[in-house]
Amino acid sequence: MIRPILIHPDPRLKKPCDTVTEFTADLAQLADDMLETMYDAPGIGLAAPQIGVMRRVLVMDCIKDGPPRPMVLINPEITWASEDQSIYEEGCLSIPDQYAEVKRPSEVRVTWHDLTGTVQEEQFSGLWATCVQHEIDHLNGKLFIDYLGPLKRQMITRKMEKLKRERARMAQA
Ligand code: K1U
Ligand code: ZN
Repeated sequence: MIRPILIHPDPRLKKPCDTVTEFTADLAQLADDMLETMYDAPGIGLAAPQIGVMRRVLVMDCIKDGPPRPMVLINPEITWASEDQSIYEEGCLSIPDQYAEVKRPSEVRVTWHDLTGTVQEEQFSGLWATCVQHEIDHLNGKLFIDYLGPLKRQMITRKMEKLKRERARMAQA
């Protein structure tokens, strides 16, 4: 099921999420819904708080050409980050049509639980590294605009407030 994506500003996008302790069918359904919502958007990642679920779950697939690689990461943790940094022009499904350059470690090593509760580990680089860091930030209540200066951040927030007012008006009509 495709779930509605929350738009910034929303208090749920600013709150840290809870650790997942039970690996149930309900969790697998959440992951399925998140992947469907991400591919439909379309996006390369999605974190549970973006659909209003305050659990430490993210999905991503950064394959541009070739067979898809849907990934589900539960309770992800960065265990190592490279000193080397890369700049990428990031977007966010909760901040539509706004893009800005963000500097982050070029490579990160991440551990997480899969849907069976088994611990997995992988080193990510390139767009995968940028995306997994962006999504883990969501789980900690942080948005990419928090890396920008206050003026730029405020300008984007005002645009989003206007967009939300317009969408609410359209929904009423
Ligand atoms: O978390 C999100 O809001 C999803 C976001 C992930 C992301 C994008 C860019 C850098 C880091 C993380 C998106 O997917 S925005 C949409 C997007 O980037 C995209 C959409 C269609 C095709 C390719 C990319
Ligand atoms: Zn985002």
